Amino acid sequence: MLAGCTPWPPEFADRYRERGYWTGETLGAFLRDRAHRFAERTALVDADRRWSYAELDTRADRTAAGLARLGIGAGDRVVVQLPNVCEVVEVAFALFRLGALPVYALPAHRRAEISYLCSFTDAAALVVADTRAGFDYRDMALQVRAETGGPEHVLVVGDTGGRPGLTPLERVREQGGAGPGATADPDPADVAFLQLSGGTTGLPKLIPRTHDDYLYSVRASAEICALDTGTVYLAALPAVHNFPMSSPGFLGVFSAGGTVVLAPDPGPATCLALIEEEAITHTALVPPAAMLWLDAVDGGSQAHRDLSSLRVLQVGGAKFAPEAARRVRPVLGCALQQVFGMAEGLVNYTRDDDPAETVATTQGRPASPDDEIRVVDSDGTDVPPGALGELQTRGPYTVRGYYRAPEHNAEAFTADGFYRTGDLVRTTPTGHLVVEGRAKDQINRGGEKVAPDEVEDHLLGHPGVHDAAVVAVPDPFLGERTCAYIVPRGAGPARGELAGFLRERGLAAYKIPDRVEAVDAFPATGVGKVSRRELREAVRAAHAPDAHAPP
Ligand code: OOB
Repeated sequence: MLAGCTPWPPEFADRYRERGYWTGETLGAFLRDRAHRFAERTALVDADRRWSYAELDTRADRTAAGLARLGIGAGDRVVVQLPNVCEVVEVAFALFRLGALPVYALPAHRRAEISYLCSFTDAAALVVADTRAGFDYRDMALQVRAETGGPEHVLVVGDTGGRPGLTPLERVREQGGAGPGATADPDPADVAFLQLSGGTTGLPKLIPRTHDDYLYSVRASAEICALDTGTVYLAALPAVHNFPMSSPGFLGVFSAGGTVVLAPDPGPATCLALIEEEAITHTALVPPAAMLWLDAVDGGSQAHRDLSSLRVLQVGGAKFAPEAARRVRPVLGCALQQVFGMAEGLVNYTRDDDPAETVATTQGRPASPDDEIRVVDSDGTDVPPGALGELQTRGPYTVRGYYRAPEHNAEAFTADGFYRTGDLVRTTPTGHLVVEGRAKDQINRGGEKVAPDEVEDHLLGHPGVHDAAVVAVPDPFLGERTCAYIVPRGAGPARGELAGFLRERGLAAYKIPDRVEAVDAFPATGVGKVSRRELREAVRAAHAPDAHAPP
């Protein structure tokens, strides 16, 4: 296995193979198989482009051959930051076929996050779009390279704008000629790509997912969701996130021979028009987007849309309020499926034969019969059935450790290999999970995860900030928003100034505090070293008593 990763113990790996979960197929071979079976069917739609399975397969081969000519090969890491365009899928499969590892960044990430990912993974290449929503990724990529001294190759989907040092992906593909020849034969038990975790302490951790484990979660998810060749899935969320990628996401749709339509943004105006035009059957959203869709259709600007093709709306990434959940069928005319997943592995789904109240009030049950679930108290002891506790899990598609993070792994995983999710849940008698809160130090801003101390570290870089604690404050729309409590030096900066400062440092917009409150001092935390974690908890208790706090 890739250095810096934790393999499953052999007895678990053997069991997962015996039970047919790990089949020894690679992601590259998976697409090849689908290209044979579904050759001329439409795999991908992005604006006016429609790629068949055969075309996607050929493009992936040619791009793989072109990347190999650049010297990119097995084990190399390649940071991929692309919006929802066909190339995000093409590049991923090209890399899988080379045994090179995509490191998935979100389109919202900026210089700070991308520099970190490139240096932490010693990336050989960075793949970006040209411009999107008024942001120039090419300039950012060049700044990243200037700052970090790497990566050697910066590939651009679209126009390089004549900037030296950038290579158009188009040219890489052309130089790949007719394709195959370049493809390696990666070990299916080895890491296929690195997925970003939401992060709790400091910088985001990277999650190594193997061909075997990931394809199992894809197949299991596609089966639970009953996808088939008639499925037309709208990828409304950024395609590189685990939810739209594998739960069942675009890979699940490919597994079944359906069609994936890429949406440029998850907003109701864009997506509801696409549902009508492309006869979408399935889609996935985070709760705030789902609420915007409900309001847009329920007497709003999109009330005229014909949504009769839509069969299932999946909602996950953050808790979906039962009141909103109950509106889905009457307003959108489709079924709701709640999805509670994590990039580390475990995914829970409500099932289509669950009673309506179970679908409205629970976050589903595990995808695999071999997902092991434990609900424990703060000592790690199992709580009685139905009581609140922290969810721990292990199973055939849940990783055993983060990439290059031995110290963090010692805390994030138990000695017997369970992942401590940091989610506070209770189980129902039917085995469904209800997410009630969180024990981990993370803010869930409508599905986007923010690690408080990553933001605090940036705030402390401002000369007017003596100390900072970032906490969640409840919000009816996003579930939670971020509030930065600062102890100013002198007059201290206003929010606008701090926001500008953080943007200047290259921090993604969703991590910029929504509110800034100046305080004279943080509550005393007792003697000894000042812990910002304790400070945060004290501030949270003092200023936001109804925020989600551990019991
Ligand atoms: C998904 O993955 P991540 O890695 O961005 O975030 C995982 C965390 C979970 O540990 C939990 O804290 C929260 O997001 N979460 C939910 C939830 N789904 C995720 N909290 C409450 N209710 C839900 N339905 O967010 C993700 C990955 C695959 C599928 C779906 C979501």
